[in-house]
Amino acid sequence: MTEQKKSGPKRRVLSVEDYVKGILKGNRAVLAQAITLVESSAEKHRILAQTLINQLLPYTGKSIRIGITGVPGAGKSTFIEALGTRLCNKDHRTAVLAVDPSSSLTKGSILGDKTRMEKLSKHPNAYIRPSPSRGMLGGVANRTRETMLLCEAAGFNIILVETVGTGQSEKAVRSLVDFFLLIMLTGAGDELQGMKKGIIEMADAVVINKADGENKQHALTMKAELNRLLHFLVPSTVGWETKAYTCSARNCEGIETIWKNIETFCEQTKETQVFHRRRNEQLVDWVHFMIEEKLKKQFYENERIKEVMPSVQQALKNGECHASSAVERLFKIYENTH
Ligand SMILES: Nc1nc2c(ncn2[C@@H]2O[C@H](COP(=O)(O)OP(=O)(O)OP(=O)(O)O)[C@@H](O)[C@H]2O)c(=O)[nH]1
Ligand SMILES: [Mg+2]
Repeated sequence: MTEQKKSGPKRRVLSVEDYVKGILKGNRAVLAQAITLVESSAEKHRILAQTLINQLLPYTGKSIRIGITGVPGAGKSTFIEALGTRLCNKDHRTAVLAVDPSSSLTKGSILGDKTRMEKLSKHPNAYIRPSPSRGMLGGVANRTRETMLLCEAAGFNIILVETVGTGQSEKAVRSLVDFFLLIMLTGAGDELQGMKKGIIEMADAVVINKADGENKQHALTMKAELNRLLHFLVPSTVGWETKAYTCSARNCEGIETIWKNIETFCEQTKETQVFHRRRNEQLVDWVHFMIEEKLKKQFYENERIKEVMPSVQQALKNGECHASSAVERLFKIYENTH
């Protein structure tokens, strides 16, 4: 069920134990509160969130994490509604999260369209969490990763992460998930040759949506073209052949075949250890990402750096110093403060 916005009296401050107990029981209100905690950038919340995640860690990791990307209007939400409802009806517990790089501007429009997930949002086995509305893409992806862990501990065994295909967000979501699905539309023929290639190469399956009515034949033609192209690309996952599919998310057609493909992917990659290897690599990448973020923050929040930065920038603009010597100078100053 969609998380309810609480109004009225302030919610009770929960202890780590309260959070752990509540989440393990699958209590949605507690889960929602824990996600808000994870999304907070306040230092005391960060510390509490870390403790909470550490305690929940043994209960995480048992889901299938699926990323879904595509240009605005490709039908991602409609697809999630169709697939999610189908899975929930089969007793899977499905959580829907979002990584929306533009959300600071559009205030989380990505899942603002709850109407597209009307059935799913009312399903007792589903949980839909709108995108965190603040912060840079890297930070948003980071919070989504932690949110994913919380959902897993709360018993959700399928995690669907929706992201608008803007070029940059795909990479962030690919680094969060086991299976990456690209939703395309017909008429994107020219794009196939160009910039989309990089994104197609990240996908474990490519789905041409809106294969209904007059569009059906075009979709089938594009599927054949895509399959030819995919044959020559480097696969996104070792040992797995990425294939193209057609579907009509609106009419719930073709969804079953795509789900079967995801299931086969999981079986195969678990058998070859590729599944676990990727998860471990993702963990290592995550650690490096967090180190970079921390170092960056420390550098820019250093008092001496804050003091000298304006004059260094002015010197750069005046042509009095070269960019790399400005960096050297700033680093010397930074190192001397330790
Ligand atoms: N004909 C047809 N229309 C569809 C299909 N799937 C989605 N649509 C329509 O396409 C429009 C966009 O669908 P969404 O599911 O909101 O697309 P989205 O990719 O989530 O869009 P953003 O979240 O804005 O990036 C809506 O009007 C849907 O009704 C389909 O299979 N066939
Ligand atoms: Mg959407």
